[in-house]
Amino acid sequence: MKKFILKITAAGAILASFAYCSNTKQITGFATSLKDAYKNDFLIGTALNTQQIEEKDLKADALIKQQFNAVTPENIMKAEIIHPQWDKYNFDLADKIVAYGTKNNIKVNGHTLIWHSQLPAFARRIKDVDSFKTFFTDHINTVAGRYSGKIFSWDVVNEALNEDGTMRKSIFLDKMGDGFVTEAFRLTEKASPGTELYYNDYNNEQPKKREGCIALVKKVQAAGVRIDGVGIQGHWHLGRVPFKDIEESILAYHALGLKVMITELDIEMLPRNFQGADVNQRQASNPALNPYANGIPDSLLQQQATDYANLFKLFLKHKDKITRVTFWGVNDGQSWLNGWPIPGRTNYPLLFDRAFNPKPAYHAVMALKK
Ligand code: 9MR
Repeated sequence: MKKFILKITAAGAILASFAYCSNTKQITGFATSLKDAYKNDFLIGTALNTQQIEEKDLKADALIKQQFNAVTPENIMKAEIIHPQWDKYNFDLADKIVAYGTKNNIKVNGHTLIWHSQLPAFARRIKDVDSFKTFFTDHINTVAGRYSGKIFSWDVVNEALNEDGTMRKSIFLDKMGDGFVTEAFRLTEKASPGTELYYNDYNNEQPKKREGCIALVKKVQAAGVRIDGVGIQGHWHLGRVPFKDIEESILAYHALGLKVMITELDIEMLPRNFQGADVNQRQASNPALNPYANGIPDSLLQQQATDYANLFKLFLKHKDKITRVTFWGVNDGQSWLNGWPIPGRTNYPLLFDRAFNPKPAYHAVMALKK
């Protein structure tokens, strides 16, 4: 009898393990991708570069479709590319990402309508206030209008604040005063009524910048203009993720009636001497600042996994307030952090390595849902 039971058990185990291999999800109930694991919590997004939008990067393409249900174009909807001259627009790639989203059932977040950086040269040269306002209005009406009903959301205004919470000195502030933010939301709502509208910034989880961000949102709301959410970009550093500030900010933005998103998440592994993502800040090249050019110690990947796991625990705790978590890039080799603030470094900020394999951080984030 004992022998018989043993035989049955062994056969069952073989069958079960076969079924496990052929369809992990059905047998165990465990998800096999980020988007499935977090499907009841929030969207999981990634930023796409041109190669990926054009489906020319085949390995990336397979991974994007498997893992993510939201995308943000990393560069191609920025004014310098989509609106290079006064009366010339370049919609080619933006149309492609919209089609890509529709075809693959992936939500597209437009990035970004109003940003002081990556402005076309003609716009930077405009001297006269009325002409500048015409550029501003035409840009929003044309770009937001074209994708009305076709994209899910817009980062309407990006990075309008200084670190101390005051308004950044930009051409927009200079020509239009601080009302430009409200005006941008008002125009976008009109041009694209069904689209969610967000304010997006880095370091806006830090107390002073957060206060500035709250004041900016309240100003838009007081004008009776719709704003649906705030994006906290989430360019953070290994071992220095500001968990308390992040949680306080999620609560503070939610208290304004807004959705909260983490919009450009990465955890940087290399040293630098300042925090944030101001693309105008640079640091001199120095081999000591590129210590892992030939590979990164496993201990650091484990530390990164712990940081990511703690972040996602926090996001899950506030899943009623968070609607999307987007990584700024698909794999480590494709991250902007290999080229900034020091060019030519080897960084490791994301969940997938250069060969598109999941890193310890990926497994740690997935393990939270088992
Ligand atoms: O990742 C983008 C990089 O490819 C561009 O060179 C850079 C130029 O400004 O912009 C990067 O994306 C930024 C995003 O649009 C806004 N927040 C900061 C991001 C990183 O700089």
